Amino acid sequence: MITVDPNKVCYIFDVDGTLTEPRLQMTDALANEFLLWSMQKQCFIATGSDFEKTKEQVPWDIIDCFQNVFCCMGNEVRDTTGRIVDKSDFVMQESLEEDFKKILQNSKCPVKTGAHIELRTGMVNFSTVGRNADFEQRKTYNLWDKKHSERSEIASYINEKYPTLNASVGGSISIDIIEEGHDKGQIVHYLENAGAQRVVFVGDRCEPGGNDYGIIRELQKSNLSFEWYNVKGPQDTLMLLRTNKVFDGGK
Ligand code: M1P
Repeated sequence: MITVDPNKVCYIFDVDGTLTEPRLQMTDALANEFLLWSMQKQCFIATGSDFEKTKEQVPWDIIDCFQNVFCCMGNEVRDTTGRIVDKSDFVMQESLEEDFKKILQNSKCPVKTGAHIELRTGMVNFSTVGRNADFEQRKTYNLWDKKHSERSEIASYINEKYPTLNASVGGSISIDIIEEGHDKGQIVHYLENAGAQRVVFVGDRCEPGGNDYGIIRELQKSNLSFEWYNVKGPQDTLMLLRTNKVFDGGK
């Protein structure tokens, strides 16, 4: 059950690439700024990641500033104490698992580290370099992927072959796969149904195909008044909080 004060703006923040660098901890500078900025405000987290990873990256006193944490693309909803208040399931089709294995075998990515398929609440995350990749291996893969577009090709392949699924590129080494309609767009519905009137979203992958796009798409379809900011990283978010300046993107 989500409670919203309709007289207050609902501020929604993505995590990886927005509040933190992908899979890294929030900087003290941004954490301190956020603590002050968020006082008396109504804030929500919208991440593709699970709650365990979110807790590793965002300190508890900052998580405490958020009314709800929407994890796993909005498929797992937590209240401010971390309790799950709603969730949806994802059933992994056998053929999808087989496809992952084939893609992995054929991938020419520089290194494979294990933990390539991660089943989460309401979704699965797939990475050819693997979730065991350290910071350097993540960076190397990300640069390689920018050149070879591996992730967007895998996402397109899955989207074409499985019309009921939706694969999107988020973070720096993986893709998120959900049942159609179970992307971050569902967060807009949660807030709208709870009576929200105005929403401000800050994310780093707001373009079609990016894992924040669902929020933009549903905001545009809704009757809500809204603004959104596509940041290039947590440094942009810090500047946004300090200056309220619009970065690339916007309504
Ligand atoms: O929140 C953005 C993404 O963060 C991680 O991405 P990666 O490990 O590729 O950097 C993942 O948790 C991913 O699911 C999530 O969408």
